[in-house]
Amino acid sequence: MNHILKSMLIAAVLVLCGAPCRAEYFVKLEPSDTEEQVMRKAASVTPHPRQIAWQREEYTAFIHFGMNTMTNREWGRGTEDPALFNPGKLDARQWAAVIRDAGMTQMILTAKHHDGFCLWPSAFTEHSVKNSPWKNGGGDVVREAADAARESGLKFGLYLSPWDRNSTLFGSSEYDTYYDNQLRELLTGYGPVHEVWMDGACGSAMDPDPRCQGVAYDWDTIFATVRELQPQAAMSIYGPDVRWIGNEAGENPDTQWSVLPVSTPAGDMVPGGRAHLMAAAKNGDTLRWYPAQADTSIRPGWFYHPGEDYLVKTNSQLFHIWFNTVGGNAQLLLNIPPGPDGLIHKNDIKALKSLRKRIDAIYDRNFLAGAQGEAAAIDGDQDTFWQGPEGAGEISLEYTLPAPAAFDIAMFQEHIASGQRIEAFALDAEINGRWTEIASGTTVGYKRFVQFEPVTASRVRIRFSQYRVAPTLAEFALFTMAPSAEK
Ligand code: FUL
Repeated sequence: MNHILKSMLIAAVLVLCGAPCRAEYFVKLEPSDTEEQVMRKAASVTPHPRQIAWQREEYTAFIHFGMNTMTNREWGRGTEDPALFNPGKLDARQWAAVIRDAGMTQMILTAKHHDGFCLWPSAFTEHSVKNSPWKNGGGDVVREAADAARESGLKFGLYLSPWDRNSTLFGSSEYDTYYDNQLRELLTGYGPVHEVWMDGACGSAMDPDPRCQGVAYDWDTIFATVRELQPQAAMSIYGPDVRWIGNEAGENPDTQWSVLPVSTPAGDMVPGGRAHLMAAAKNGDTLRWYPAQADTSIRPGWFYHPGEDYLVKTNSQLFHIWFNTVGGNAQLLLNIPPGPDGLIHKNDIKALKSLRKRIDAIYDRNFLAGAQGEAAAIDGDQDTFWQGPEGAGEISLEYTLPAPAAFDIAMFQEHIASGQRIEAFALDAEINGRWTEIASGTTVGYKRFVQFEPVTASRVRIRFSQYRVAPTLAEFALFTMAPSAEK
């Protein structure tokens, strides 16, 4: 990922929030704003409904598949012969079943990676499946994947690399039309699309492309096309709806804000706290809702390489990533690359299944079910919520469990449709008649897990010690961590 395009994006984002554009999606700061005014403005920034729907997907799948799968490369050169593409056993239903059984809810396919080879028979290039031996040139991987996803109840998304090493038009203004034509093919021919993933990579020191120098994509047109044809689709990474977390390792910072100044570069690990927003106000910046997505691969590479069959991430690694991203106000986009035969390898399937077991074991029993206390925050309904009084200093919420229980994980969810407001919280348990702090944290956002030493208690108390205007809580749950199922 590189950052060549960030300044253009910032400009484009301001003109394109989708129609209708509600004021709360973009809130202007003024250099004269006091800290209280800045916090009030920050608390008023809310997500667009498509961003809420996107965030609720929580754990989704990337499928990196294409010419690189055949040539055992990460970045193809664009000169590969389509004759090399022949995934004999390709079965997108297997992909969809693996993804669904893993507990993921969406599949994003690399319709075109940087090498420019199209997994659908695009009318705008010869560099595609139509000139491959696969199904005698009559196949369409995008169609098979989109159909399989829908049949399995998964949402579907597409990756269309702006960088195209095959196209002779790349780097010229005609390329903008070429890209837009391809985007239109994908967004009109395959049913509903829920995410469009636009990568920022263009060459590297190890693998340069001179045409990347000063390359400028027509983001305004790209964004407008997506909004026109698939208004529910979230545009990610170089899009205005979802930002890159800043690394490809699934590492999520402990404090994760979704309300950020528009000048924040798409791939920066940003603080988003008071000092950051006050500095933004001094520059007259504008705030918007820009949630984080953590993309990482189950293997070292994004594409399948036979040499990595025994380097699939372990259960502990995957669990750590899942817990800290999904439970850290980020969405996890985990890549599972099918092999040259067109199937997901058994080692990846095994790893996904053992992660699923561990996730299910956590959610299996919520010790707060049936507890006494503010019901809206423990009713399992993310749309009902508790809201504290405004600016009342430390606020606490107390719950009495139906029976004493042993637990070591707490889950909190803010009502993000009302904004992101919690800046610092703590959890206390009544142990031997005394309130004892067992965990604390900073941001909550869509979902926050905290893990602590196991305690046995029947009364718990959440304290909100710092927040913007007034905290909200849509869900609060107590779970226990299952024993590690290390492979
Ligand atoms: C990067 C690309 O260069 C990789 O090949 C991969 O697609 C990853 C998700 O994004 O920037």
